[in-house]
Amino acid sequence: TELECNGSGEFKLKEYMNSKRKRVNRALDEAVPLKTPKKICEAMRYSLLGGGKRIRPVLCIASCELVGGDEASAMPIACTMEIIHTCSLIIDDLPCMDNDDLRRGNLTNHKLFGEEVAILASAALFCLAFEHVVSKTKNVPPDRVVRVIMEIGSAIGTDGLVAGQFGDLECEGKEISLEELEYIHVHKTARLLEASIVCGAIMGGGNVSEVERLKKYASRIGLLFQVVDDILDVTRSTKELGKTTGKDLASDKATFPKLMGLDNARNFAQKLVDQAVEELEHFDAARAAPLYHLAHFIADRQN
Ligand code: GRG
Repeated sequence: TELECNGSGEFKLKEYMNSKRKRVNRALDEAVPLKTPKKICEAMRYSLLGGGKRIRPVLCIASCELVGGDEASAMPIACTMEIIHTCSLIIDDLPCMDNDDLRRGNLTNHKLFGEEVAILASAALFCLAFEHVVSKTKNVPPDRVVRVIMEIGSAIGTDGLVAGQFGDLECEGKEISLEELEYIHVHKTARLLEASIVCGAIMGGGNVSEVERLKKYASRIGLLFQVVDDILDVTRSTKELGKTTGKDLASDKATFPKLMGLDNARNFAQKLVDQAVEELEHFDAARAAPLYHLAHFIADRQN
């Protein structure tokens, strides 16, 4: 299609992502200086700067650029999204939640710093996320900043991450329907990805219909992200003979492949990519190339 080849030749997603990631990482490093209380700042920096694909920040910036904004306008919000993502991961790993020892191949925050520090570091990151938006957008029209803060808030609370996480906890060990599984993932995963894209478009000065289209794109790739994650869990554990990830077809954990079968889950993923990129057809093809390729990156990713 026109989007695949954007006129100036092949779009290089890897280079695009690497260059965005590099600047996001620099901005995140500056956002959390090592001050007092030193232990808390160390714990905040440990989880924030210890790897991660930075998919939310990249989506935020790409969306801002798509509607005509620049990277610098999106950067504060891009950082805020990653800060919130990090604070949710610290909570998710705690013994009272998923009780994980490892995250991104490293010790989880509470394993390294202790539960008390991990909880405080997560709370501090949460506050920082909002401070960061306000302090770094001094020259932005205030109505944009207010809309962005609303979007972020609603993506996290009882309409967002918290609802998804709670649904997940409540369903543990129970048989759930496809609708319930979709509810969990829409809230746990899709809402923050969606907010990243919507906020990028708001910061870039996108109009109502552009923001609406990007929101639709975002909700599709948000769900896609999780469907692919579930598919990878199955294919990975099938490949690594004898090893299971705990989420494979035989385990109790509800996943899309388990509830609808692997082939149907793959078809569902394809449908979601198609629906997502359909929304991009209303934009300039060259400008939409990053989001087009990011959708395919999420669909085709191997980790
Ligand atoms: C933040 C107030 C507040 C509450 C959080 C614990 C909780 C409530 C929500 C948990 C949400 C959660 C852990 C969702 C999973 C999201 C997800 C898909 C994580 C993996 O994302 P990637 O693949 O990870 O982008 P990397 O490591 O690349 O950053």
